Order: sequence, then C-alpha cells, then structure tokens
Amino acid sequence: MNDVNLKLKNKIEEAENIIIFSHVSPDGDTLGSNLALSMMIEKHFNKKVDSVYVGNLPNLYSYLPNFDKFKNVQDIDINKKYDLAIAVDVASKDRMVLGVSIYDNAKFKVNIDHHKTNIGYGDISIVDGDAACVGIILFDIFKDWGYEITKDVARCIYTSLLTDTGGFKYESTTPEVFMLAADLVRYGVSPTHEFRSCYETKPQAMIQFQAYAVSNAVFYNNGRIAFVKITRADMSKFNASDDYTEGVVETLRTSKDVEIAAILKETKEGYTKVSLRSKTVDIIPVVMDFGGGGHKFAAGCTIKKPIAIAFDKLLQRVQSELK
Ligand SMILES: [Mn+2]
Repeated sequence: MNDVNLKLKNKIEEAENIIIFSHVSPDGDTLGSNLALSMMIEKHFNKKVDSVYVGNLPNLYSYLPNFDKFKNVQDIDINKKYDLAIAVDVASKDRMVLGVSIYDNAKFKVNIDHHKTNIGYGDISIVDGDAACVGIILFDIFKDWGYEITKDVARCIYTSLLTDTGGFKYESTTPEVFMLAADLVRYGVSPTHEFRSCYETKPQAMIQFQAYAVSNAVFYNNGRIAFVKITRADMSKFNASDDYTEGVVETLRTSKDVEIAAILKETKEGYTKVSLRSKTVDIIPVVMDFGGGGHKFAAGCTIKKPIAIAFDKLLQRVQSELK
C-alpha cells in the first residue's frame, strides 16, 4: 500500500471522531466525495463521521445515498476538537468558511483535492492537480486499502466524476475517467438513472430563471466574451435558490465564438461572486488577480465590490487575456 494511503488509514483507525468538510457553494464532486468517504469509513472502520457542508446545500443532489446525513456547519459545536478533519475538493481553507476554525482545531488534518492552486494545507495533503475529480482520487485510495466498494459508494463517485467532467466532455476527460466510469457501472451504477437525477430534475421556475439570465447576457470582442450579471433583485423576482444559476455560464460558452464566459452574482451588498468558463484560454491567472482559484477552463472568485464595478473590472481583465 502507498505510504500516504496507509498513513490515512492509520489515522482513521486511531480517530474517535471524524469530520469531513465540503467546500462552500457545494457541487457534485465535493458532496459525492464527502458521502463516498464517510460511507467507507463508517462501513469499514466502524467510526462515526460528521459530513458537513457550509452555506446552502443544493437540493439538486438529494438523490445521492445518505444525503440526509449532511450537517450544516452551524449545527456543529465550534469548540469541539475532532481527532481527524478531512477536507474534500477544498482548494483553499477559506472555502470552508465557518468550518475553518473547526478544521484547524482538529488533532490531525487531511486535505484531499485536485485543484492545481491547492497549496497543501493539511498534515497530509493528497492533491493531484491532474485528476478529473476528487472521486477518482478516493476510488484509488479505496482500492489501495483493499475494501469492497458498494453500489452506494460507486453512485457517489459517479456523480463526482459526471459533474466535474461536465458530463464527460471537459478536457479532464481522460482514458482513466472512462476506465473509472466503466468500473463504477460494473459496481451497479446506472448512467441513465444518474444523468436524469443530476440533469433532468430542474424545477420549472429554474428553467425560466435561466432563460431570463441567458437573455440578459452581453457579448464583447466580437462575441468572444459573454458576461451575465445576476442581482439579488433578479434572484428574488424568480424566488430563485442559489443553485438556479448553475449551468448558465456553461450555456453561454456553447455560443460558437465565445472563448470566455462569466456569470457575476451579487451575493450580498458589495460582494460579487464570479464563475468563469473558458474554451482555450487559461483563466487561472484572471481569478488569481481577484483572490480566486480553480481549474484552467473553469474557475471562480469573489470580488469585494458592488456588482457593476466588479463587472467592469473583470471585463477589463478578461479582455486583456484575449490577444
Ligand atoms: Mn472538484
């Protein structure tokens, strides 16, 4: 067994209480990975695990096995000292928001991630910037431990894989991704069922909100840049929950000429959350300038400026990337 995987195994065995963190604005990878790991620990190590989210938990993923076990970080005693804290898919510690102090307070800290910008903040950091998702890293760890993978665990990893490759279409979709998908299907996962659960259960209001958002997009540089801004007023007009904006920026990128697309969302007064997508341009330097992170073609940041100002600043910065 690989040294790091063995150390992780030992730390889990030694621990009485364990907490697993997903990142703020959780996606399918961080949630699927969290549940897969907690199921493996509960089953094979017979330990109790707190699976924790910060911010809003998107109902979209409620089809995942054990989804109802997720705890809000606000319901965790901030002074509780965990023996082991594990962050999954958390590019930087601040992505745990309220959870950072609980994470820091733990006796031993583990960081399992695939963001290239991850600096390795754990006592153990298992970071593979080339992995398509954290689920793929976890699967390798589980295999290395030699433990049986149940259909429920396979389903969680499948969601992690499916969502972080954008349905097997991003550049990260390597032969290894398909090999893993094949394995997971052998463990009983139904690709049709998972796809429908993940992508074809949008509320009607969400479809209408997204159509509205897309219709408000503005194109620049002969259509090579597409920006859309969503204010809090827009959100309340549609009674939209946080996840309603998911997929909008990808829709903009489907335009033939678009090279960089962005959605800017007013989260609270003076704060603008940005998701960027690109076809060819590496956008990590762009988001780094605003204190963000992510992947080459999918990254994000939060700009501490009112949305109109954030929009202009980001547009200028993005335009400077296009030669
Ligand atoms: Mn991920």
